[in-house]
Amino acid sequence: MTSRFAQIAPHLERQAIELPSWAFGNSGTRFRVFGTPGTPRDPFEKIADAAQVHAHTGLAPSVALHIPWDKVDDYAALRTHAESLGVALGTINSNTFQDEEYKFGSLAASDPAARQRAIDHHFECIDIMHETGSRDLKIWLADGTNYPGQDDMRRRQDALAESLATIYERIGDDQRLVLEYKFFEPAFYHTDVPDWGTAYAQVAALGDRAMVCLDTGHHAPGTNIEFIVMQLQRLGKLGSFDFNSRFYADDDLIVGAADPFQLFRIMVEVVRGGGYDEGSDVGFMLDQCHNIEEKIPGQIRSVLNVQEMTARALLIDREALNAAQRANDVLTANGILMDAFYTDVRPDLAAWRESRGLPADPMAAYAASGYRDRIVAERVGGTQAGWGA
Ligand code: LRH
Ligand code: MN
Repeated sequence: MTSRFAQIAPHLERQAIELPSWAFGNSGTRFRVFGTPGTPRDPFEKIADAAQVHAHTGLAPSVALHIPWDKVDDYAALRTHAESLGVALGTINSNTFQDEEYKFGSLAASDPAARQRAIDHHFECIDIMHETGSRDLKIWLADGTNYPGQDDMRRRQDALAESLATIYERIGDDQRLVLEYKFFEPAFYHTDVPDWGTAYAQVAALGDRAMVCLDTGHHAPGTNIEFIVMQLQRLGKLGSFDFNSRFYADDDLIVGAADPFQLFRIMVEVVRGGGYDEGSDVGFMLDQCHNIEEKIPGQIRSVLNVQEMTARALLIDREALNAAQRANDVLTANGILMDAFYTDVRPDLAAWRESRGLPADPMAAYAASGYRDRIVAERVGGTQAGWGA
């Protein structure tokens, strides 16, 4: 292990990346949702698959649920099942984007009946959080319009603020409301929570336990996402990440696959802003869809990508960088950051994993485990899980 890596290795111990239950189900586009042999049929099987990622990487100790996709009769039993497999139940994601009643919106809808239905759904999610022991209620809204003039954006913003305040009153002292923004889709003219500024304005009006979720696939092309990371941390409102990557729109591809350098730059700002410090309450979650690739290996690859870029970000010689920045020594400063980015940490990470009783190559270890063949053989019949859209 190189000496530089040995200096940062202790900081890698605390890395925890939450997995989305829905990444283990089938997903796709409006053109097609393809099935995969061995796909889970229920939340218990999704969690079993998520536990495989943690078993092989040590990086994914919790699983986020999406309601109603992960609705069960007994959440305490689901929690016990998860804990028996070495993982915890994490963020509860609400869903007000599939019911007929939400055609023209949910929490921001002009129709009070649609708003009340959505508020009641969030109350149900909060009740579930008490059973699962979850900290975060994550709210992403499809709410918006498709044509100019279709609705009054100001009235919708005020309606949204009122709805969020009603929900915020109900969350527990050890719980948080995390509002996720997205610049478009499924709405194509305006989205009621389109950007970090709107999300910040809405959560700042609520209180200390209301935070912003930054999904890396939810920005207009060319957006400097790490600047937003810096600003939200500076404002004390960066609650969590939904990690994925994209070439064009909200592609939900494997994080770091489309733009590893962007993931590195994001982790540089996270580390610089204290978001990766011991005791930081910034949540790191994947939010991805493995439409054609194998899902469990896809999740393993994803958490390894985040780990690799975190290690590179931790390698930056901060003292030298600060000195070069203060001296306006442009090329030296940029060079110091690029040096860290170009440092291949993979051999050191492999040795470090082995030193902790983990497989040096988790992808190979999972492939050799026989788990895939077992679930393909066992999971016959029933309905493969999906978005139910
Ligand atoms: C919306 C989103 C949101 C989830 C959904 C699965 O695009 O990013 O975080 O609810 O994906
Ligand atoms: Mn998301």
